[in-house]
Amino acid sequence: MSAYEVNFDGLVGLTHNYAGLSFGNVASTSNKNTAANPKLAALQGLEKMKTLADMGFQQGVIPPQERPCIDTLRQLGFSGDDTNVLTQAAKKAPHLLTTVSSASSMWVANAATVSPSADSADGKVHFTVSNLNNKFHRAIEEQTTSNVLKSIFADKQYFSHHQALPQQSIMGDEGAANHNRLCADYGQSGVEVFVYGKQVYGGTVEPQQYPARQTREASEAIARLHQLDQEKTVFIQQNPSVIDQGVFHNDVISVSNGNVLFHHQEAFLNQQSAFTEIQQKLQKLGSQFMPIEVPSNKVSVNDAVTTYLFNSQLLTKTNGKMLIIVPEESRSNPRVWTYLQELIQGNNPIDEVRVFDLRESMANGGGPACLRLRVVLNEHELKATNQQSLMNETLYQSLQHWVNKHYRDRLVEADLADPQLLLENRIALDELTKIMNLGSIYSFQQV
Ligand code: SUG
Repeated sequence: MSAYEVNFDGLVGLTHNYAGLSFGNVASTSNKNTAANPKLAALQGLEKMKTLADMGFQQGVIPPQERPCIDTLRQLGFSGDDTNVLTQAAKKAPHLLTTVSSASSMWVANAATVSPSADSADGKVHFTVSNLNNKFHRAIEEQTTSNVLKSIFADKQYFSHHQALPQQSIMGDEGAANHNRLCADYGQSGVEVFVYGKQVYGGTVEPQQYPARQTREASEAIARLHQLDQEKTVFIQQNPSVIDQGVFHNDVISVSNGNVLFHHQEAFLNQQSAFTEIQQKLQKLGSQFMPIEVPSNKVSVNDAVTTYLFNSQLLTKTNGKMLIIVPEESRSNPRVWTYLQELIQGNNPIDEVRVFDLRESMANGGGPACLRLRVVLNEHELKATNQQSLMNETLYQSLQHWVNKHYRDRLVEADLADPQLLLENRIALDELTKIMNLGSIYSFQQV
């Protein structure tokens, strides 16, 4: 049966701002306190979704979360009505208010890890919500993410949902951003590659300066939950030295599609032996591994971090060739742009590059690949998916109108204390659940 890789993109939320919350993510810390434009950010994201849908790629949408997160502030002891909770938090703990106000759920590559039905023993599509416990502002995403995924992929006959792993650093899990899948065809069994930053028990090397957000222990737990075959699963450690240079997720240094792994020369520890294992396992499935390695003397790790060359999307076109989607920053860097020209003219499956302006998201360290969660679905599974979460002309028009109606075009930290902003969020999100037929996924809708 034919299957599709459906890219579900996170819609940027109404409180998109630059708070410098992510130590180890260079863009996040260096843009702290810059004024943000949530409306532009959301429209830039929508433009990418619509363009790819128009090109014939299957494209879905994941809604934003309610922010500021009043539930978390209540959990931290602020009380009274919602306006009082907000005002007290702004006065007594402004840093906490900032933390619970991030629109970071837009980076849905961190929302969950997904395994296609072709890989799991029970023949279902498996989702494990990420606990994101390395950063407080992200650890509070899990409950709503779970509600959203269960609403979009509701049919229990096809979809199996797992709750986030325990909120402990030993089980640090950042989802699909540290997960690649290699296969001959989306609908056939593939090799799932889990990339971790450190191994808590028995690990030897880890980064010294910046945190390793994903542990091997978490990756192994997910492989068990998803009922994956050990013979088709590989665990690789990311090179600790690139984490120390700002590669906080593996999707900042490598990306896969089909049998291709587009990666930097310094991406992984023990790269050669890891690739041999992938090659052997893929060969047993009748496919040949095709690594495309970018050498450090052409593109440095720093170039990769500042341009997000590897935070690209590789998409298979109907003619079998691949298109690479890169952010505008990759075009502005002469070394990276020259490399990309060589790449598309070279002897490999990638023959076209397309550039998107995602500057608002990029300034927080979120490129094209961070904004999307790949879900491989066969025809039955695609039919069983909430159809109103799939991008088409009607949904695009509705969402564009919705953004223009509800979003502000400038947001700074001081605005987060404005009770009106919370109200604007709730009115907009309530309307969005109707546009996308999501049901009551937000806690403010459940009281
Ligand atoms: O977790 N930035 C996100 C960026 C996530 C990118 N995702 C992937 N690589 N898949 C993070 O570091 C910044 C928020 C702020 O500083 O305001 C932030 O959360």
